[in-house]
Amino acid sequence: MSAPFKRSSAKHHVDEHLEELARLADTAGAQVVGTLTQQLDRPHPGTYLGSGKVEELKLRIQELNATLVIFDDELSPAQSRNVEQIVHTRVMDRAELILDIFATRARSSEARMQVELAQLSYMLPRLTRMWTHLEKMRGGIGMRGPGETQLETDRRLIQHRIRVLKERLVDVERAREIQRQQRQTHFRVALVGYTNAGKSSVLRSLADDRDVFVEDRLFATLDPLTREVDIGEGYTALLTDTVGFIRKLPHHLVASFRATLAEAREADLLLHVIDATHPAWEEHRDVVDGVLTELGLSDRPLLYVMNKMDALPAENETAIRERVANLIPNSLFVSALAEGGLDGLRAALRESLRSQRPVLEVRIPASNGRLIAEVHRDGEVLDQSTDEDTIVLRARLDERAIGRLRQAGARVTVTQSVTRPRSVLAEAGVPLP
Ligand SMILES: Nc1nc2c(ncn2[C@@H]2O[C@H](COP(=O)(O)OP(=O)(O)OP(=O)(O)O)[C@@H](O)[C@H]2O)c(=O)[nH]1
Ligand SMILES: [Mg+2]
Repeated sequence: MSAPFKRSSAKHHVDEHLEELARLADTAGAQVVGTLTQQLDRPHPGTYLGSGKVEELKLRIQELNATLVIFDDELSPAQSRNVEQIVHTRVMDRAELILDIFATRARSSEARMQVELAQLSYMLPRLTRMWTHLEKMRGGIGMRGPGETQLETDRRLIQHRIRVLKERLVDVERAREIQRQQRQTHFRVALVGYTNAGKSSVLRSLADDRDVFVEDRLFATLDPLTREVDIGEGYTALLTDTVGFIRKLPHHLVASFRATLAEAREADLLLHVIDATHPAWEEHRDVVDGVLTELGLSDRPLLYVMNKMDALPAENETAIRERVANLIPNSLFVSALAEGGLDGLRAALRESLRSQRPVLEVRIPASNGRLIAEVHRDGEVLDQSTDEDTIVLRARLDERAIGRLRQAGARVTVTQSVTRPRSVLAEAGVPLP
């Protein structure tokens, strides 16, 4: 069931949106037997749809023997209850369906906690509204019946559980934070994008790891997964796969997946993977950019990666390349499945690594062991030599580390050459290859 507003852009995408809803339903284990749409000026406060449409819906349900109605739009608790009462069938909205999918797909304890938190947060205001509704029906202030008491108790239990989950998730985030600090020396890249765009496939191919889970279903990945990948010319990067986004992602989910998405927040570079074969790829891109903004990630360095180029019909390719060149220049065209389809991505990663982490010469008094250790911890040390009482390190460092070192009194200068000068290595007594 989809009911876009007449003046919205959504009305041009009704078919795509319903198709996506059908895929979501399929992922949740439901079988779609029919669809219904209505263009609305504004939703009916009581039933969302107009009354004629609700009757039509009721008839269709009887004809098709449907047991569930899924709305692509968000219904208020009262609206879903009213429609349910008229059509005598369970009514669900899109947010509930997505939460349901996440609940069945969550495997790790972290993902399960995040989903439970989102579900409870979704339920809580609905309980409250139900409670007010009951009160109105009985028409009385100060008429505390058993129903209210029960709801109050439920609400308190849920609030307590929400607090517990939030605390546990803070612990998880702390543990991850420590892990991330240990990884600071690496160039870190996070894959983000619309669900099913091929993020996991990119990781699977770059890491050459068959164990990375890939599936032609929505929300195949819920937990972040990090692999060290070889990006050529002796460089490596830590690549993290993350949960996919979708249109109208329930904001409770976005909020509770913050810990998971912290990987993306800490990354040196975001790769926004887009399924170039999808007719609605431009809308997908907007949705993902919107969620990234919501998460406070819009200022991170980002590269758009048009994926599945192997599957694009030849006659569409020129048009897409032109459109992308105009809309988002500097984007990459890749294929996670085709032989050599990620070579361009590897090269782009190397270039980004070189520009974000220049090779520097750091001079530190030999007596300052703590600072020397810091360079080893925060940067990738290429070589180290001694100049009288000074230790000279050549290392790849990011801006944050450079700032810290300068403040602590180290002399930091950029060395132009990217390759290791052989003479320095020889002086430092390092055997030449
Ligand atoms: N033809 C083609 N198919 C691809 C390519 N990359 C991914 N796919 C397919 O697209 C589907 C989704 O791939 P995934 O890697 O699971 O997508 P994802 O972005 O990780 O999806 P979620 O984890 O669900 O958000 C799978 O059936 C892949 O085989 C590609 O470059 N070309
Ligand atoms: Mg995935």
